[in-house]
Amino acid sequence: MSDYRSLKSVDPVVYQAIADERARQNFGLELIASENFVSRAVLEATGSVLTNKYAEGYPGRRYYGGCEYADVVERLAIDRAKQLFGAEHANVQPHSGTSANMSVYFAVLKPGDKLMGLDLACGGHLTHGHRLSYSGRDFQVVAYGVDRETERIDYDAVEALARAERPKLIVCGASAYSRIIDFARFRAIADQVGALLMADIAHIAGLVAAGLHPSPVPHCHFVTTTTHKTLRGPRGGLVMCQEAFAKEIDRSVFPGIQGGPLMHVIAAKAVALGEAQTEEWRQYQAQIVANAARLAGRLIGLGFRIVSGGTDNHLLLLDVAKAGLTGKVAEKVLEEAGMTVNKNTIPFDPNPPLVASGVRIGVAAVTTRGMKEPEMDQIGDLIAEALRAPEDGAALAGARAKVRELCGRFPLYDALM
Ligand code: DSN
Repeated sequence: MSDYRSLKSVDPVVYQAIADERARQNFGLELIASENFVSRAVLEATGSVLTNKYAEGYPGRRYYGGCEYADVVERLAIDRAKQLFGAEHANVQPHSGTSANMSVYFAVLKPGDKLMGLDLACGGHLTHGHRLSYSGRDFQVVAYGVDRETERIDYDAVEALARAERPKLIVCGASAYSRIIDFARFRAIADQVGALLMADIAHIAGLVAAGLHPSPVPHCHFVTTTTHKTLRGPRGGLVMCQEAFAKEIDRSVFPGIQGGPLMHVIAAKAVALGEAQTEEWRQYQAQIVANAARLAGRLIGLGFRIVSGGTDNHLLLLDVAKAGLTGKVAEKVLEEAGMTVNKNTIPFDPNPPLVASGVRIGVAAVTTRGMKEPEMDQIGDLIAEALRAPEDGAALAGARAKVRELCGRFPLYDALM
């Protein structure tokens, strides 16, 4: 049954789809705030023979034989995560951010317990208590929002709500929020009402690791993240906690909510977490922050409105209603012009999420390609060009040609083409 034929010869249809996707990534501007391009080393580990291995349990305590090399990569990933974030305990097995969050909830909450998180419409995440997610179905949810004027979290309002509702767990962190999150203030609020505190840093993990955003680790009982956004690792999750909760979290991940870990992905997490310990990587994170600020400034200069007036991190929310569009239309128009973004609600959005009044724009992926401030100006101009001519096919084709030329100057996965 051994089969060493290439993918191309075994399954040309799948091969072609992957080749087309590689070309799409190479010749388009990836501006989805939650996406990034991994290094060749991370890609190699993700595609490695570790995909074949069952390793239920934890290093040194497995339910299967033959786990000696699985143990090597998992121990490395754990140690590097702890070192990078200064965490007391790390579990690198969650398959995703959603699983990481679930592992915390199931460790410390019972069905019906009260959970408080940022409203999805104000930049939160489905797993922070949205009614269509397990988090909103199994727990009683209290949502906090942002201030209507500043479009930033109003910590006094969060405090008042927490005092009135007395949640068992407060979740801070976001998927579409461009400002610094005050984790120390959240901890003070949690302490006042006897709540546990979890930070979901899926979006800003790279910035936190590089010291460009205050760390939640000293303040939070639990910190969850994905590994594939600014952190630039493989698609997956990670949960960190104080030592006192280590056993509960480990039990909650396995056997609580998952079976066998994805050892190839864990190996790739180890590689990414190793890459993140270098000075070069810290400079890359600083460039992400500089690029986002530059792009926001350029768009504001071109007359666009950015939610909260700018950004402190890797993303910005562009209010396209002010430009006479919906998020849905803007996403499509930008795609025609070769730029991938996602429609996103803005605070107090009158439109539903599938229409929305904004688009979320992130710069981690384009920064990975080596783009800097001059390219951010060019991207801002291209966004404006497209959004100002949403029905002009020739104008969009013109923008698309410029996008292709720009991408050609910053090749991606060159050696793999
Ligand atoms: N889907 C991710 C994002 O785009 O932010 C969060 O899960």
